[in-house]
Amino acid sequence: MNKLYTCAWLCLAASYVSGAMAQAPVLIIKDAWVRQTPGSDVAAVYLNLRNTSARPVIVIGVRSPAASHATIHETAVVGGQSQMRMYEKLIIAPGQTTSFAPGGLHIMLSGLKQNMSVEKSVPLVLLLADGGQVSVAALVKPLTAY
Ligand SMILES: [Cu+2]
Repeated sequence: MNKLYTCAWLCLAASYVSGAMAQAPVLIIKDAWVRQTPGSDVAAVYLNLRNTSARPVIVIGVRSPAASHATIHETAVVGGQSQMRMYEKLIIAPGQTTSFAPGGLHIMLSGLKQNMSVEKSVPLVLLLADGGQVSVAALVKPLTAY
């Protein structure tokens, strides 16, 4: 009888743990890279963000120990001139993938503190409106990368 109770308790505990784990990764980050900018203390990070949850994911900020500031920007051509717009927050709809790519969305790092050698990686943390955080390492690629 005692053995049976122990088993039931363990099984409950196991299902609780797997339930919690299934909830964790709502935002999947792929293909994160940063373009090397020799002689400059700013650099742009590109990546793909996929919302795997059934609710909108709202990114409210970015932090990186490699830079004094990290902000979400979008490059747009306005009246023939290239301009950058800053995002206070970025909303990713359920099931949607948002691509940060050259000429469009990027994470702007400024006040770089780290040596940006090609093949090194730059750690980033995306801050979500619900208090969640998602970490990623962006691979440094040469200036010519696209
Ligand atoms: Cu920018």
